Amino acid sequence: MVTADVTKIIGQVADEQLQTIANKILNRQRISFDDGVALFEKGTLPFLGALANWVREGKHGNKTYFNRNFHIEPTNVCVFSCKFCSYSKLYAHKEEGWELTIDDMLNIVKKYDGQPVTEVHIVGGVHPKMNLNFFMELLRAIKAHRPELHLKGFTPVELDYMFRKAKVSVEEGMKLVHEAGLDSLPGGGAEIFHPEVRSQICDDKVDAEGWLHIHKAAHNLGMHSNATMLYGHIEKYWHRIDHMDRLRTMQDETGGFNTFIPLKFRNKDNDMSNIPESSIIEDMKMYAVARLYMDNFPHIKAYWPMLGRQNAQLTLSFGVNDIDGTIDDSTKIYAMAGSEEQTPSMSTAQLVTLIKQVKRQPVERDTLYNEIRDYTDIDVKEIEVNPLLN
Ligand code: V47
Ligand code: SF4
Repeated sequence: MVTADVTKIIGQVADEQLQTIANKILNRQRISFDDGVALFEKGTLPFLGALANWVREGKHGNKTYFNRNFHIEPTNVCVFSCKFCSYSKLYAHKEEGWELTIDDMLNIVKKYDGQPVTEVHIVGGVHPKMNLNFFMELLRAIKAHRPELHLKGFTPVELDYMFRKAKVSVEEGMKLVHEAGLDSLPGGGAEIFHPEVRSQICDDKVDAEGWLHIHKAAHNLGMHSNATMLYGHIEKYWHRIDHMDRLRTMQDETGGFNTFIPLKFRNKDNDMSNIPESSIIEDMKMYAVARLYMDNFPHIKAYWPMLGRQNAQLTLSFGVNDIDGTIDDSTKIYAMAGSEEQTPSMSTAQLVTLIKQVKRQPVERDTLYNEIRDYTDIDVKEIEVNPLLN
């Protein structure tokens, strides 16, 4: 969208505060905490969409990134009891859950031998018997089998528990897992940082300071990471801005975050099932404000298994430039929380089609956003029959 078109849309907005915020954005100035809250409270969808899309296209043009990845969930047994979690089994009921051995997980990796996946995403519950040594052995085993595979794994919730049990500092622990083969950190476990909300939804796991400390230690080792925010439950708009503000501040310092991923709260089968899910309009506003507030985050990602495929397509007009990957997974975390995606997996042809349908340019990336292939001029039929492309 060209600046003149955005200016026209903004010109139709009567509110003076919104006009001032829009002018800041068009002049590439940072918006403040209060500006962020005002965008949520007063911004209409066309206004937020036009601005977020202008920022998105200024950074990435029409490009929409995806990667070819798969997930491993070592266990769903967890010592914690987050109220929004539909997936974990408390350790006391561990016979109802699953626990994979290192061989089981290596066998999952081996299933992809010869296939052009670039990343494995490893996240699960916090099982008291799966300790630092266990996970270091897992990382070494995967790297020995397929050294070029990027290992993105473990949230600060898992790492904090592992490090404390092993009696190592965050800095020592991060060095150990990095040396064992961990390449980057996913964004999970962040939820809502502010203690007013965190104490009500996930009181017993790592707090905001602990989460940020672990990501900072990773960045200091030269690793990259993502950050998430679980939105659309009991939090107020200012809690969302507070969350994004803490991340924006740390990003100014380290520059180590790649992607911000707002995660829509799904309400099936958890202790927060009485809370209605956010509307699609609220979802699109969330993505747009994220793009406008997180000015130092290169990428905003919509995680399609959580949102559904069509809503993920819509986000591409509201500031999003990444829709994660093929995922190929028996991931239960979202299916169990009420997502329409029961066994999330999309072929490359399906992902490319999804992106092309909304007139964007599909580009396969690796975890660190190095471009692997631009699919703009590759016919979907060709992708379907070529195992290297699909
Ligand atoms: O931290 C749990 C969320 C997260 C529910 O970094 C729920 O590339 C909605 O962080 N409704 C883990 N969300 C997943 C995660 C992630 C996913 C994909 C990509 C990346 C990345 C990271 O899942 C948890 C929590 O916020 N979650 N329960 C629920 N009922
Ligand atoms: Fe455990 Fe993670 Fe579920 Fe919380 S969200 S109970 S830490 S698996």
